[in-house]
Amino acid sequence: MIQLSSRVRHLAMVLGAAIALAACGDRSPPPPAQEAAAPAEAASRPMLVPLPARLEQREGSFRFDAGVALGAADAAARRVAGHFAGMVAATHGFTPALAGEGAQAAIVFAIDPAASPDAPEGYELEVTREGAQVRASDERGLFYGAVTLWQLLSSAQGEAVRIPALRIEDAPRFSWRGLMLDSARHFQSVDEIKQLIDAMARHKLNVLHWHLTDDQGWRIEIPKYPKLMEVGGCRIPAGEAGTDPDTGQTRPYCGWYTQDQIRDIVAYAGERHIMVVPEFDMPGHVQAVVAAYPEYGSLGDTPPVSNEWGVHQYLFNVDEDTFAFIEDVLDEIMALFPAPYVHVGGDEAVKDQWQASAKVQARMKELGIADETALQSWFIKRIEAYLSGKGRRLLGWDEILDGGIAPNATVMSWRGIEGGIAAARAGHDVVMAPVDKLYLDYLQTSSPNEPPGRPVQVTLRDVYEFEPVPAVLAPAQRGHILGVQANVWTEHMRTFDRVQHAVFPRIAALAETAWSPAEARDFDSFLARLPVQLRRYEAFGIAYARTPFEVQATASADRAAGTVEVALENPLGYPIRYTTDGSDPDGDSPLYESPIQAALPLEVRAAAFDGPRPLAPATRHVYDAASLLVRSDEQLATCPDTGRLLLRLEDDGPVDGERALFNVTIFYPCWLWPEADLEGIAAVKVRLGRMPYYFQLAHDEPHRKFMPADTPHGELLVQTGGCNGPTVARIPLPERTGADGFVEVEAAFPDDAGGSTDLCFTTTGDTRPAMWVLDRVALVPR
Ligand code: TNX
Repeated sequence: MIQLSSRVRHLAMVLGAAIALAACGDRSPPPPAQEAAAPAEAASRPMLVPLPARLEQREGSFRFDAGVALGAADAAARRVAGHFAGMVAATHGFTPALAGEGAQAAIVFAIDPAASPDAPEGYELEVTREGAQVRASDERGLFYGAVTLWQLLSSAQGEAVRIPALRIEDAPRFSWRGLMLDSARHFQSVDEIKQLIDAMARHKLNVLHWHLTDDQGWRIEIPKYPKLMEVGGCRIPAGEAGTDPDTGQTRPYCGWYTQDQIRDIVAYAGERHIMVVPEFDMPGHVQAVVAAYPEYGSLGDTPPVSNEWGVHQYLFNVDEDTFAFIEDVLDEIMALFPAPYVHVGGDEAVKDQWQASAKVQARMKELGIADETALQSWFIKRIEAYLSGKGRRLLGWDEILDGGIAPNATVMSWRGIEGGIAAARAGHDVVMAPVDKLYLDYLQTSSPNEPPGRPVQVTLRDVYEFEPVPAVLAPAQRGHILGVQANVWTEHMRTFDRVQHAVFPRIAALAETAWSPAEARDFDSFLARLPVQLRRYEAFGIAYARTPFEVQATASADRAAGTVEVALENPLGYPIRYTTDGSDPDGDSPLYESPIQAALPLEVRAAAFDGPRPLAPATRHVYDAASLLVRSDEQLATCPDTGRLLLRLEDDGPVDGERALFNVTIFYPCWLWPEADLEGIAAVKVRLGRMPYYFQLAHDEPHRKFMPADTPHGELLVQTGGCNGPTVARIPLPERTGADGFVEVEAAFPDDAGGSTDLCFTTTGDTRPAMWVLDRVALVPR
């Protein structure tokens, strides 16, 4: 807590400095006395994300309002002016018009070969008292200059704004500023993808890596192979969600993008200077293809399109017919996607099927290939030669290094940065996308309001502070780091709202990591600019994550004394205001400085603030005799030895509407209430839900710890003194839950159980295809 308050102070200083700058940045003659107080007349402080390479503030300011006209002399400049007008319309409520023939334009966009810096995607922007000029030697740079100018104008709210006179010279640090969207596990509509593209462009990102094929679905229309869509494009979701409750019929999840839709998306992205790089994942992650065309699989069997997550077994075989199929598909892909890169995956291809296939083994011998790793290398090299022959470059996940990398391959380093380092040292280009820093399916806070995903956190700060160029690389190798990319894997993102929650605001941190000079990056300065960026998101209706801006509470209570101490925290360190009278806090509520000590009952409502404005809805924390006896799964700890894989999963029903969420370690379902106070407690009530066990664990399968069960549907095991302590109860669980999706069971404690103890809850048995998951525990007083 001490740490927190010093962090808050620091942030307050940064914000204070921001305000001070805004007040003295404008040295133009003071406005008439009665207007002096009007905030619209003070020049706003530039709130730019990403930070530009160079910004020099000047004297004076420029007033922008609906009367301002745009000048654009040629077609490229007019296109940029059009994008600019569209952005202004969203944030200011009016659309600036192009100046008429011969008329004066206050804002001018111009392609100018003499613009500085003369760097790809670079631009210069000058604001004077009279207006603004954006110049760049190419249209991409001009576009980014327009984004910066729009951000200057939207640094303050209101239809009329004053921006400081200044000069910016800007160009990106990296040429690859990417976001990967997984449209295989769950897909998004064309309009949703366009919204994402628009938002990427406003963050100066320039690569959309589109993950279109996987075990759970094939999403590209390939007319020559119709079963890819008809079979490979559909799966039956696991559990209840896969059946229509009214008819009892299966309810498939189907979809693919037609070639027209793909062309539309590629063109739309192109107009916003975003390259779309398609991914056709191989030789693994192909179960959907094998479901459609079993002849291209390794074992000849016909699997369903997978409705599970994790690492699957299905691999392409290495017959000539299979390569002919792959090349046909690649031809179609190259015709649809003009990008110089084609991503061919290469990840997580466990080799069991190749080992088990006599045909694959025979072919390996024939080719004189020593083992399956070398076979994958041979496979990828062969595809690389094909793509190179068509003038394209192969891009693959870092597993393409295993067994020897193809000569011209570019590596996307995901299992950390080591693959990227090895590739750069070997003279290959690299995009850094490490799982622990840039995977957006990992949750960003520990809030109970996080959606399903992976609770190991990738915070806003993790994304911001990721340094793409490893210090261990020799200067001559550093140029191989093309840039960075964040990946949105969508196993747990059934809706576009969830995609947006994952992407925003972490995309803003990514943008600054990818664009701004390394030495300019400063997380506190970023946090000071972020609230303005959130308002821009709001203007565009973006469902950004509120969780990083929420306040979380931790309480320690003394039930006997009837008191509680509550510590509040905002994960980003924004100042917190709170109330204890049941009202929502506002800008005048007390500022949180140290833990709140009070007698029970207590209700705390708290929010983090940007000045007088709450950054997210207030969170409500109630402490009374009943609530102190209850813990939800989110509030419980994980048990020792449960393995790494904690997931936050949603129930499989109801098909539409709210579903319950459960935090569960899927290798060993076990939950811990450390130091539970059992004084005066007679029993514990436990509520459990049941979900499909829909994971393929491949070589991790042996690590799955099935506690032996005595009864057919498993039991709930309750132990005191931790998970090796004495068993308090072993309660058989029923075949199915009640209509509400839950069961509640109760375990009595022995009379002498009083005092503090670690309560351990485990569900036993290999109950696949379903599993029991804990939802909530409540202690029952004597
Ligand atoms: C690993 S990253 C994968 C994906 C999963 C992701 C989930 C990579 C190349 N493979 O198939 O969706 O983990 O975080």
